[in-house]
Amino acid sequence: MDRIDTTAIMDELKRIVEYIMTPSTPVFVVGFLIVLFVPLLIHFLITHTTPYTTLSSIILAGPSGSGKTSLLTLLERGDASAPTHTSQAAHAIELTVSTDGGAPTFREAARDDAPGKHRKFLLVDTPGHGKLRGAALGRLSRGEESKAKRGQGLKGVVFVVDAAALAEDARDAAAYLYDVLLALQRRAGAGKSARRPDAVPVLIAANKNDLFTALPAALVKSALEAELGRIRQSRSKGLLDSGVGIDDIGSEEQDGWVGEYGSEKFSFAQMREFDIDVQVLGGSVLGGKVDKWWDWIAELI
Ligand SMILES: Nc1nc2c(ncn2[C@@H]2O[C@H](COP(=O)(O)OP(=O)(O)OP(=O)(O)O)[C@@H](O)[C@H]2O)c(=O)[nH]1
Ligand SMILES: [Mg+2]
Repeated sequence: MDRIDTTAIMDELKRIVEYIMTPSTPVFVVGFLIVLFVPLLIHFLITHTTPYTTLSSIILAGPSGSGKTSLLTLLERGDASAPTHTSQAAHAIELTVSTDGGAPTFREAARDDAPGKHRKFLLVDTPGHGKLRGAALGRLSRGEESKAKRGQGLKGVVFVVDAAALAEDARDAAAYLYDVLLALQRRAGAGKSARRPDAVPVLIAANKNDLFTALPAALVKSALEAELGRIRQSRSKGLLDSGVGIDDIGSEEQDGWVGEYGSEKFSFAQMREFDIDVQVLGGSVLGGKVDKWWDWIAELI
């Protein structure tokens, strides 16, 4: 019974193969249609999943009260006098930059009838509270795969700090910045073998320089560098104290180290090794002096 079945099936198969192999009009037509439409189908599938209009995104991060939401409001509405509340969730807005220098300031660029060519991008405000920082950090480490999914490419990180508060205590700001740099460093390392995700530069926006207690940008830079060095040292201290030499420390330990491994002092220049450019620029949201930051963003879009 079984044997008859298999021979019948074999016969049928043979018939089909013979039919396909014998030149005939229907076979030619079907073959021609396949050759014509399969590439078209693949083309549409690919263009559908990666739209040409991918919006670039810039993430605002930084400790609570540094002025991220104020900055977003200023760029969106042209004034930042409205009171802000501590943010609890990430919030994105769409902004426009001019790509040919037609609108040199953000105020002009924000107008729809501004001269010159335009480009849209997303500005993402994130909460700075210690317990909600995952919202920003998650976006930094999720790289390529989410980019295809959400149709957005991360172009840069604006890390807003309160330059007046930094004079007294840089620890909290530096701890957050350490996590941001570590996430970006891992992101750069993750793509080493295959396609590297685009390098993501960091702008440290030293805000509130309208206050007389605010540190100038150069001092903000050195204060943060010193504090980051201290954090790096103390985070690896557990192992160093246990008598393991710096050369014996495994890759797991190296994984949590930001910047040049084993170096004593931290400097932002060490991030270049990972293609991460870090700049510190002063400004003031309340004073309306954010053009330097705006130019930094516009360059990336
Ligand atoms: N003097 C001065 N105050 C500012 C400046 N920018 C923002 N502020 C004030 O700083 C306070 C906090 O600003 P927010 O924008 O809410 O801070 P945030 O970074 O969004 O804080 P979280 O949402 O908690 O992470 C507000 O009272 C602002 O008015 C500035 O340039 N100068
Ligand atoms: Mg906020």
